[in-house]
Amino acid sequence: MKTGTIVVTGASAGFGTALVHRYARSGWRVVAAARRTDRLEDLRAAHPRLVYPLTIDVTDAEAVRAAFTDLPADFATVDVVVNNAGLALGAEPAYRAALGDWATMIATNCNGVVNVTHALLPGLVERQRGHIINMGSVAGTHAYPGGNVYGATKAFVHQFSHNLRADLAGTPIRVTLIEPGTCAGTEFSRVRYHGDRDQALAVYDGFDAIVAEDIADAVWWTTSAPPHLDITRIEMMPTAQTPAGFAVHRTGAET
Ligand code: NDP
Ligand code: 8X3
Repeated sequence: MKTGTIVVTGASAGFGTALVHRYARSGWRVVAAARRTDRLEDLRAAHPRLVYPLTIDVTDAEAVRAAFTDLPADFATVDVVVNNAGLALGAEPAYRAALGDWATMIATNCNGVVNVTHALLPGLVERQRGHIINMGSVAGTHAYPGGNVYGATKAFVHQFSHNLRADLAGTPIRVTLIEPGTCAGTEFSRVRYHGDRDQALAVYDGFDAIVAEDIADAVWWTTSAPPHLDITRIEMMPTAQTPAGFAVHRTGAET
């Protein structure tokens, strides 16, 4: 698609903000959705007339439905939906994790994607035009200590994306799953470690992580592909990161 209207959830930070700038600079109308209105208003100020700030909590199904039913006319014909809002909370082993953190991850990363998709997908099918892009993670495929529920929510995003494609066969609607590895410069680790700056910074110590603009490049590539081509899944990691390494627990080692 050369231009159109794109919905970006999680627009107030990280990947979402990079996507808003990338698409608005190229003339797309962008519905920028998140909970922090002030950040969304900054985006509108940067791209007047092209950005519509939409304050929503994606976990609230009714609020999501109402918000997307009530978009202003200039933004109502949605072509692309990027389900990007999401978070990790905690990196403790499962037996020390907080149940509330697990519930919030499931509500945001699973229910949030479902709520937004359920609200917008019928319109795409009715208009016979559109593209759903879901933000998964390498954590949805590759296990790591402390990834427990976060990885499981991204496995949900993975399979939901592929099953959407199955249901959309015979329509021109495309579905793309993006599965990034460690990406620096966003709020992700600050949120994961409940605001602990040192723990968050340590995640990116000693190697070149990918950055939000790399994600924006990937998403841009998928929406620029010709209509007969659906980029179904992209896994992307820092060159320094690999999923290699089966773990063996040695007798006597600490748990
Ligand atoms: P950030 O923490 O920088 O941004 C997350 C965004 O999600 C914010 O805009 C936040 O906005 C929004 N958000 C969180 N909860 C809700 C909610 N309930 N309702 C609406 N919006 C919400 O993270 P990243 O940009 O790094 O990550 C974006 C996505 O990419 C996430 O799904 C993450 O899991 C995934 N990912 C990140 C990786 C990384 O290493 N950074 C790697 C792989 C995947 P607000 O608080 O204003 O609502
Ligand atoms: C987060 C990716 O590598 O930090 O989705 O677990 S990683």
